[in-house]
Amino acid sequence: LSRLVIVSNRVALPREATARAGGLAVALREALKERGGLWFGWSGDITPDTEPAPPRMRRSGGITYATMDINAADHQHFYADFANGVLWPLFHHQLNKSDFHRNAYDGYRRVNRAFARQLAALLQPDDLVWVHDYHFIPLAAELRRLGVRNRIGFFLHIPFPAAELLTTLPVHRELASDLCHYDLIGFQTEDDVRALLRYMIDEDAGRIDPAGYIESPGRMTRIAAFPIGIDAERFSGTARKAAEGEENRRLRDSLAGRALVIGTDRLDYSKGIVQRLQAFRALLDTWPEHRSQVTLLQVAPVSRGELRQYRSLRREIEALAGKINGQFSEFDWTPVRYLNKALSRETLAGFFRVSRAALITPVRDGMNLVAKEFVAAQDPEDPGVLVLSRFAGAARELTDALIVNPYDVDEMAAALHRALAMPRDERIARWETMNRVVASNTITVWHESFVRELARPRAASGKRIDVPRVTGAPPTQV
Ligand code: GDG
Repeated sequence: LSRLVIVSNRVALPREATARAGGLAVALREALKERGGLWFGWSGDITPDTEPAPPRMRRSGGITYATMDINAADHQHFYADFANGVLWPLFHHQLNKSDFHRNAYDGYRRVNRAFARQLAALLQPDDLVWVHDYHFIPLAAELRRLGVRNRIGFFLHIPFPAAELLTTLPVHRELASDLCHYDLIGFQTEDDVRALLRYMIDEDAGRIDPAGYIESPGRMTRIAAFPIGIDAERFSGTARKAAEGEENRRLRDSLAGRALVIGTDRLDYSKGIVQRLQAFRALLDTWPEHRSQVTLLQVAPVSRGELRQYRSLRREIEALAGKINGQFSEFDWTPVRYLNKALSRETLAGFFRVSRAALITPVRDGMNLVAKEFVAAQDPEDPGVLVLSRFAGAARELTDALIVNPYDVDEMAAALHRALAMPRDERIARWETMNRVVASNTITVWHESFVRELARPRAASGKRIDVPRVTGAPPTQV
């Protein structure tokens, strides 16, 4: 077996106990253990050095961890300004939040180049390299420039944008040509696959092979969907146990028989938390019978708090939650419980299990693992209802959720009203269908199928066709 090399922005170091690491970190560690592997990425530390130093190496549990420090200016340009200030909003279709500056982009490329140089020195000829997410789109191109010929795969955890939006990015052509240096590009859904293919066709950026390849000089890049999953069995077990625990008992006591609706998201504008609170207010306005009967618990640990847009979102949500509570609270009932801290995975799993409904309403999301975790956590005899945005990748698989448009506050309120009144038979029937998907398309299936595809010798490509362009010639850029 070839060794597996994983590259991601943050590396879950061995000192981060398994219980604290998220499901993805645990799964990637498993994948690395199986083949013996290397995990390469940012250490999380800022260095005063201006020249990039070689990575810090450590070995634990059969895995080698190699982590790089970044200096403050590079971190600002690469991570804050470009990856999270330009690519994240643009790929989530928030064009007005995407703020392009040439020096941010230069920093993004500089860090990718520096990481490639250090990584190239660690690679063995038949290593499989698996690069994760939007921070590292140019990494394969930079590695190729250094003569690396290994098979390199890329998985995008967030959605791929519509061509009309991607082309607003002044450097879209460079990033598209960077993608063509990978052997395999994995997306969360078929929608993302189509978005990239359509971009390639419209912009004349590569020939499309009917078998799902993009042909560029010297390379065939395979494009496919690998919807990410969770360790459903483990999460379900955790939830069952936690529901009997002390924190769940305290939660239930505090609810005094009222129904609980839960929302759990990093505090991020892509998650639609503002619209969700508006929907909850609309529920209380339109159906007063829910007043004093339903509580919304919104867990929203602060994320990327150093970015201006995240700070202003936080203020907006605080103001709205405060307003709703001011308007509707009784001396013995608060409609919205809003938490800015992370709960432990166990506590969260137990809370999912006792919730009557989950409101998972991102305005756009690659997959959304919380949706799958909520399903896995339910009691099969008395499951809660999932209200899910059509714009989460998960909606493609969890079609028996109550699917809503997060831009339609009244529709979300009506779906929640329906969820709270839904008869047990219907809840069970919907849950069983969703749980079958969650329990079979696990995170192990996800990483195994990606790595298998990456390791597969290139398929003899079928007869190539030129897909006719959808629009006319691409506008020429000056
Ligand atoms: C990106 C893509 C894609 C959340 N709050 C707490 C907590 N969490 C955990 C959840 C879940 C994870 O964090 C969040 O994963 P999501 O998938 O929901 O969202 P992103 O962080 O935006 O992830 C996304 C994902 O990558 C994987 O490919 O699905 O679309 O945006 O596991 O449970 N965990 C704990 N306390 C919290 O308060 N312990």
